Amino acid sequence: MHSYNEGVECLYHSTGAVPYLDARADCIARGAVLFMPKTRPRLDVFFYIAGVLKRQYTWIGLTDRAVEGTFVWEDGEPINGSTIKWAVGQPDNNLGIDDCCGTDDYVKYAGLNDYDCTSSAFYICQLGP
Ligand SMILES: [Ca+2]
Ligand SMILES: [Ca+2]
Repeated sequence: MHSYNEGVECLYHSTGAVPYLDARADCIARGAVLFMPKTRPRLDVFFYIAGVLKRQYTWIGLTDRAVEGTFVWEDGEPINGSTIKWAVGQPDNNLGIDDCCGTDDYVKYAGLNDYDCTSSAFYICQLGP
């Protein structure tokens, strides 16, 4: 288990890779939610963590599962276009099934990518605001 303190918030990084809904359920079981890095500094923390742990695919609490092309955080808040950072060419809704977001290749470019929700990735839960 890896834990990080960011202000009063505690972040938990999973030790295993699972599909998005399993990651979401595990965070809830921990009394937490999937990490929602809504600001650029928080997003940069996320990219930093993924890079340090050398984990290319890491889920965060961001999807367009409800309405295709409309990305919202797990708490229902829409993304802010000026603070979000997508990887080059993303989101692309690849094969029409990319709905769940995680980090893309942390070496080439720190940015988010939409993936097939059933693919397995590590994930980060946040406890606190
Ligand atoms: Ca999509
Ligand atoms: Ca994609």
